[in-house]
Amino acid sequence: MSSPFLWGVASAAFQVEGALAEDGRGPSVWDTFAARPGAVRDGHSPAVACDHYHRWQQDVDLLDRLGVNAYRFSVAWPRVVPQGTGPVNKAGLDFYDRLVDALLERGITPFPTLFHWDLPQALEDAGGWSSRDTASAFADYAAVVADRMGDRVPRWITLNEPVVHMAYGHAFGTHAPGHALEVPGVLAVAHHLLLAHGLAAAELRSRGLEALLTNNLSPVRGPQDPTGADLAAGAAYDALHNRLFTDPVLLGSYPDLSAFGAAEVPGVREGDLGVIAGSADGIGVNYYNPSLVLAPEEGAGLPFALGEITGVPTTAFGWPVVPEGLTDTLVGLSERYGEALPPLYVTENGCSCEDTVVDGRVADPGRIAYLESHIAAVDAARARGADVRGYFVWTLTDNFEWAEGYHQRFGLVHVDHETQVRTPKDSFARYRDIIAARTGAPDSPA
Ligand code: GBH
Repeated sequence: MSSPFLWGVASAAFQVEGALAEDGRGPSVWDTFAARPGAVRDGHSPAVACDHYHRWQQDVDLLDRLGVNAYRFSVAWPRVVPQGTGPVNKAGLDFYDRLVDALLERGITPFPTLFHWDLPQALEDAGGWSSRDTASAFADYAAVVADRMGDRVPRWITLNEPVVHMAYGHAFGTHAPGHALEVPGVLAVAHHLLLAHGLAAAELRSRGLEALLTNNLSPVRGPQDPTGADLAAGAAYDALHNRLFTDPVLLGSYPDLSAFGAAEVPGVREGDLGVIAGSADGIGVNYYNPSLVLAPEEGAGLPFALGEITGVPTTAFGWPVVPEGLTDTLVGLSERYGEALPPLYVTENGCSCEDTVVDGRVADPGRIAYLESHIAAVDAARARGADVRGYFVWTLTDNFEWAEGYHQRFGLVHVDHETQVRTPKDSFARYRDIIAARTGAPDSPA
């Protein structure tokens, strides 16, 4: 019997847990970055977030009510190995162990991610992702977690959206650790992230477990009448955003990055691509929107420019709503990688909406429309042959949205960040009904 399609929600440790200094957790780069004046909008603090570290049972109850059969959460590396390497913090592992058991008791498949951007600060101080040693430290941490929970959790995501962590964290400086590296330094970061994935995948697989990589993918749109320069810009953006963290894993080679002035990726040693190639038992796709890519101005630093997609609705974050982009992404992966492509999971999809409170109800029609259209887009991709095995809404509870603090609300559940009161929104009921209708029926696209 094939396993059922996974209907889930996704979250990340730093965005929900709070309790940053409790039970032996060490500081992470996001603790440090968020404390910098101006780093997070209005100085919002991640110290409490959704207080999930204390209220996790309530959140598991919400998952149960929602009727999901899978939950994607992340394990905080600095809870498990507070200094990044060296002593393991048993209390940190205990927290996730209890969560896993509580999920399993309710028939919910735990779908953990090992790294959702919260690098232990001690590793950052030793060079962070610019240092090759961080990759082996990650593999050691992965082994520790797998030894503790691998008996109950068969499938693991190594990294969340390495391209976003690389670009926002190490080039734009708008996410932790807040660096402004240029090519080629930023490509060394990419290589060490890929090496970390490959080494961790080997640890997981040697224990009989599956290793997946989750990428943020954004299909390229061009202007109505593209010039050759627009097409070249689109190809450059595609190589950097969509293929840098996929080609090496699925094809065993880096995409052509010559448009970025990089003849080669720095830090690649003999044997590295062998570690990285073929190291994914599944690809997680986080999809939010396509990108309009244009030729850059003369003398611009990058070989592309990003334009604004017009004529479609936008989310509260200002992101364009283009559900067909999700179909294009899933089908495009199947076409590009063919036999080399393992099963796909949509590991994040969702939107930030303005919620309106009506008689104690939280109405979010924008989110309902977003989810319905994107679930239909997944169906369309499956009907066209894409092997999609699951769909996860970002996210369960309104949470700490990185540099936006608590301003953007992506949850199916409203959180009052003063009182921590959780109120399921209308979209919660809608998603619950979709799941109920679809899990009762045979597993095929509608
Ligand atoms: C994910 O990142 C993260 O994994 C998650 O932690 C986060 O909370 C969630 O998404 C929501 O942000 O300028 O209009 O073209 C998403 C990464 C990068 C996706 C910026 C959208 C640009 C939109 N995002 N991107 S636009």
